[in-house]
Amino acid sequence: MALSSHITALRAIDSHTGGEPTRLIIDGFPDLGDGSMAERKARFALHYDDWRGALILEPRGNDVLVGALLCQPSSPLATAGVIFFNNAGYLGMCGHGTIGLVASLAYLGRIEAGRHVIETPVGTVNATLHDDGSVTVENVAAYRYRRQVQVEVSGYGPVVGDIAWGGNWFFLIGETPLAIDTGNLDALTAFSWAVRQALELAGICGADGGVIDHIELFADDERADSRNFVLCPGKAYDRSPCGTGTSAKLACLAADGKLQPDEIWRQASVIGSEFSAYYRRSGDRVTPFIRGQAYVCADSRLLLDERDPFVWGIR
Ligand code: PYC
Repeated sequence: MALSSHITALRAIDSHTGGEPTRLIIDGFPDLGDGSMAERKARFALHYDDWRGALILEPRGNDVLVGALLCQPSSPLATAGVIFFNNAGYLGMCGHGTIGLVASLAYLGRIEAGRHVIETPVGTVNATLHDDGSVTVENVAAYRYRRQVQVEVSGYGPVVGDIAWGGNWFFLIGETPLAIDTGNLDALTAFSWAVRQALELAGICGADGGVIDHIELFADDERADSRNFVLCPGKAYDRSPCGTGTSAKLACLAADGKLQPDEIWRQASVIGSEFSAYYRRSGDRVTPFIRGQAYVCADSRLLLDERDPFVWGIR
């Protein structure tokens, strides 16, 4: 929406899912045309990447924020299409963001409780809005690609982890000498970032050649089955237990025979928020079901003033 010749306004609904924020853009973004969400994501990245900076980077956003562009779905059976993005680029899928999207559409009065089909760049997911406001995401199929891969991490030595797909690529590390708690965030971030760089340096990637851009560390938890620390592509850590990361974890647990179909797995985040999850088999992959709760925290208009030297964000 153009307010004057030099100001453009966008309507944003901000929410957080277990502490991890999602900024849903519902109006004011340039038209990305028709086609699948993957095609529209490619157009977004090619022609409108400046807008990602304007919506996510400082001074309007921050490194933790995940953006979600609401799109008209290509199928008449779908409730919505969505493209997720962050400070570093674009996400295939985002579990906490899908929960935030559904809670935001409920806040707007656009959907009722029940099952909704959502189109994403990596495939269609289903999301069920429950009567209590919580949301279960039936994610894209997840699988473990490689087990116990060793990588030499500068300053830390050899580190072993599994590579799994949960809608994004993850390196999952079961044993680390680092305590997973909020008093240790700098050390967890430095270690995870060093692992990510070591994977790239060693040419270790996902099955499709994709960058393994999420690093996930695990520890025991007093209440949940596990506590994790997830480092996202732009070096911010996930405040939630990470929906796609929990999906990758389910795939590894299933592959190791440590969790049976329909058995509940409670995944806690480093800040203590929780997702409850289970899986069902889908050929040689698993379909993850991730349940969590999001709260809407702002309904605002973002203003882009072309006279502002930082209108496209601080890069
Ligand atoms: O919940 O899937 C997720 C996610 C990915 C990055 C941040 N959150």
